[in-house]
Amino acid sequence: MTGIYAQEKPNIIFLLSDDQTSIATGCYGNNQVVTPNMDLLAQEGIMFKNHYNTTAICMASRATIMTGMYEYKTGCNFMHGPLKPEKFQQSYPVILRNAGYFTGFAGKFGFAVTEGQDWSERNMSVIPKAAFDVWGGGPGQTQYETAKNKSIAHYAEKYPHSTRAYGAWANDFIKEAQKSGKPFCMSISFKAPHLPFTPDKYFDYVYKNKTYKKRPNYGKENAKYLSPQSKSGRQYNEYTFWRDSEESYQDAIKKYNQLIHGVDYALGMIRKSLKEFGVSDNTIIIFTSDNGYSCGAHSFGGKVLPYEEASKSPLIVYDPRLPETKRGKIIESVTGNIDIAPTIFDYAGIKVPNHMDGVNLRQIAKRSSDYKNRVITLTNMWGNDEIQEMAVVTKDWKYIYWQYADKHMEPTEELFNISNDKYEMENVANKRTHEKALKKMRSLYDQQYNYMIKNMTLDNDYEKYKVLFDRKAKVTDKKEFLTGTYKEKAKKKNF
Ligand SMILES: [Ca+2]
Repeated sequence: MTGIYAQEKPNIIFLLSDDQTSIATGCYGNNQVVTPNMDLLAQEGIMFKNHYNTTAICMASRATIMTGMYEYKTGCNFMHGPLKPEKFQQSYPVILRNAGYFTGFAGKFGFAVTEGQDWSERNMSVIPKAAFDVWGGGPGQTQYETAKNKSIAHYAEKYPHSTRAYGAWANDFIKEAQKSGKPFCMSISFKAPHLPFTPDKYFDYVYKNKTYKKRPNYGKENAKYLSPQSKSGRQYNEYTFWRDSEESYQDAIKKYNQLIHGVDYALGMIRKSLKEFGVSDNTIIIFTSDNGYSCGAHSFGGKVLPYEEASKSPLIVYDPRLPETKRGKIIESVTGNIDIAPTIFDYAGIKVPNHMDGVNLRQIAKRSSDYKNRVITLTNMWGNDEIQEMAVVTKDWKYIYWQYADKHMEPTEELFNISNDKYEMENVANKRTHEKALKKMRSLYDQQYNYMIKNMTLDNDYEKYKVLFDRKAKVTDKKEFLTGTYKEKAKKKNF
């Protein structure tokens, strides 16, 4: 590294879309979508092919991203509770600001930070706006209509859809950051492509008259061999627009892809601003999403599940200081949303604290052979009892332990050879030919389970997972920890 930047800390941009599955991105092998800026970022940076959200739902994933810890340590999701302020003090935005960075946040913050009992993330009083130098964020889900978001409403005339408004906000933020004379850390959490699918009309031309082919695992036929637990929640029983008719599928997938195209365009706006301000040579860009999206795979809608479409998102890391020969790499080792904060710490020259569960991605890219057997834990600790599960995933295998049992269903194991069966078309857990792999994955599961029970938070009702996720626990042991089945919860409408 030469020149004036050798002495300077790089600027860091963290971009997060909401509910973008990796396969909805051109560079991840989809030639039906138009994402030129994401594809270029991957070409010029490093693409992590097997990136999982260790907890595939908004609030939990966002708390994990900022703190580098698994959900069973953050203690934060819609059903369990907020992030404690002392944990937020260890998050990347706070630590970087303390280390001299000029920080900004725009978009959907998505989780509450409070000690209190009144913690809905829809309430601005529990969103840590004051932790940032510049604020363009909002509570709850935020709105697609720019004018309806207080902190960015002044962009509404030129950019009526919030996705492009965030691109404009970024430009103003970089200008402010330059005035501060400090390196900056800018985080933008787009609303897109989250429901309600309301794309920017400005991009109507992009997919005009386009008909999309479905993935091979689309539809109910491809759900027959899956566990009854996986089909017990709203992911299978609601979101019927993915399967009601050919027209409703085409309409949904087009809007979804068009929303992602908007995020792609905003990424282009941001890169253009970096060039204009002369900081493109010293600004890291990390792009990912908080969870995947099923889009009708195995007849599922929504996210939450540990299957590929719902749990995987794109992850691209761009470092302009990398030599040409190191660019455009595709990393196969598994990575997780736990890795984002350690990566940002590493780029900022801050020691990664021991309590973080992730690994910095620069190290994974540099020494990928050391991480080829890496194991990541996926959990769902939200929703109806039946759908809550724990899984372990490596580059080649995924093992899911569906813990729930009642008089209609037994605990179920699923084992997928994901490197050969990327659509998860065959559960081989009960195949004698795969006994060895099953044994290995069960032992990895037990290791991860043991780590979890030693490290889990005592707050917010997580201790019950010591029993629920224990492969050896009896059905009768679990009874006292159950909070309601899909039918019971849907009846009470407490989803
Ligand atoms: Ca989400």
